[in-house]
Amino acid sequence: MLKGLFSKVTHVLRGTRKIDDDLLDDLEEALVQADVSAKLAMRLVEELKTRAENTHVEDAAGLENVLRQMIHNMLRPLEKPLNTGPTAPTVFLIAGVNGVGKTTSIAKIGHWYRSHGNDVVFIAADTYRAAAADQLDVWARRVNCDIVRQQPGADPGAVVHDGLQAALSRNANLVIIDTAGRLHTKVNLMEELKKVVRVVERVLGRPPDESLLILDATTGQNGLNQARVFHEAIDITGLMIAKLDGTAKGGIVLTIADQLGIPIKLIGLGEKPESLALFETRRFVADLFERNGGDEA
Ligand SMILES: Nc1nc2c(ncn2[C@@H]2O[C@H](COP(=O)(O)OP(=O)(O)O)[C@@H](O)[C@H]2O)c(=O)[nH]1
Ligand SMILES: [Mg+2]
Repeated sequence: MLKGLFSKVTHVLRGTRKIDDDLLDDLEEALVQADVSAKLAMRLVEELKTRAENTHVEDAAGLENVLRQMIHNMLRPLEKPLNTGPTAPTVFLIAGVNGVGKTTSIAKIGHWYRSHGNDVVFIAADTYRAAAADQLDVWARRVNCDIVRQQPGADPGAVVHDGLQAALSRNANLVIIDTAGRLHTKVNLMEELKKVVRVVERVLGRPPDESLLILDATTGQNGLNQARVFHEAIDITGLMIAKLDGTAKGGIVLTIADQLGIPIKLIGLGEKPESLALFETRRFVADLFERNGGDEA
């Protein structure tokens, strides 16, 4: 599970250090090392200092409580449940650059809905690489979901069209669309994604109920630019932050929240079908400051 996400920050706050400029400088640096943007780290530390003075907080432990509260207040407005469509099937479109964890995340989401009694159809609209549909196929079998796929190179719009028709005729509750790891600089790939959205609109009379962008927590602030490009092409309704296990840089979530203001809906915690959680602010803040795991270094 999530441990030590903020280990450098908790290290600074450990013990009974008095609050002085040295401590605040160390804290700011630790925040930046945890992938909080420099701007946000500065803002947080300034606000922390003011609040600490106003409330007569005198030691590092008290400071931590104030910081926890500030982070909670920042993230809480972005905690939103996953949407459900007004008519079946609910449609989730999954987007993101290669390797961020799209296909694995689809398996996790499918597994969760399936184990709650839903009929789930995966649509393999990443037709660019043959291996992509094969990978989704393997997951579909493992997590007991249906899959609609076509031959490699097929038009993703056509695959989505057929997949939605199949889901409608099977009375499926949920459709999850896997898309290519379209390089965010390639305009044609963004056009392809827009086309997939239009196909969903044409078949169901509404856009996908969720257009989820998957970001990889371990790639730091690169993900922010990706997110902007995707958000310009299609209306991203939520984020999933994958690979939050095994990073001491949980601050990326704060940076994402600060700069994008897009709801954070899910987090990925490993490579197993069960390694998925809804984003819950309280839980996340507790995990951020968890002291039992992670490296100090
Ligand atoms: N540790 C960890 N690895 C993940 C997570 N999600 C995906 N991965 C791994 O990331 C790699 C790329 O995942 P994949 O789903 O193929 O990415 P895609 O190219 O976006 O479809 C695979 O090795 C996955 O097992 C996660 O939450 N935690
Ligand atoms: Mg994939």
